[in-house]
Amino acid sequence: MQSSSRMFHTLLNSVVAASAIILAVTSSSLAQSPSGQRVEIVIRDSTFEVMRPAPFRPGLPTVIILRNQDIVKHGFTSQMLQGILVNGEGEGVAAYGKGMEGFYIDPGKTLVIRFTNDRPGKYNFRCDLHPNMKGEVYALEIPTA
Ligand SMILES: [Cu+2]
Repeated sequence: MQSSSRMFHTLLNSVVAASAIILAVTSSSLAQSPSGQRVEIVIRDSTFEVMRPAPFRPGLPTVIILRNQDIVKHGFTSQMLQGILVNGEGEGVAAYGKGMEGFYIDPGKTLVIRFTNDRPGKYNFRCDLHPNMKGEVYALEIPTA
């Protein structure tokens, strides 16, 4: 009885220590602002550039802001949008729903995509018009103390 209680304590201590380390590593690189978590991506010369790359936290509302600075249309599609409610908005037009495969952004335009992704992991995104255009973002769990 006594030994099992001690073992429980030891286990609990190591769990606390482990989550403290994870918190220390990830919280410094997390992109969070009072307005929620945003990921800003600029498209330039047929390349996706993630501004201030940082993982976002699953389970919280997330905003992706996509700016197309090229003179050609580009696409944005990702597994991260599949099977969940997604809101895409730009130039006074908004699309909302589940099962959206992706979006197109006209030259010089900005698209705002809102969603809440509950699944942590690495997510690739790409432009289906230009097979070389690819990028990635991370959704990472942050343990609460
Ligand atoms: Cu493209």
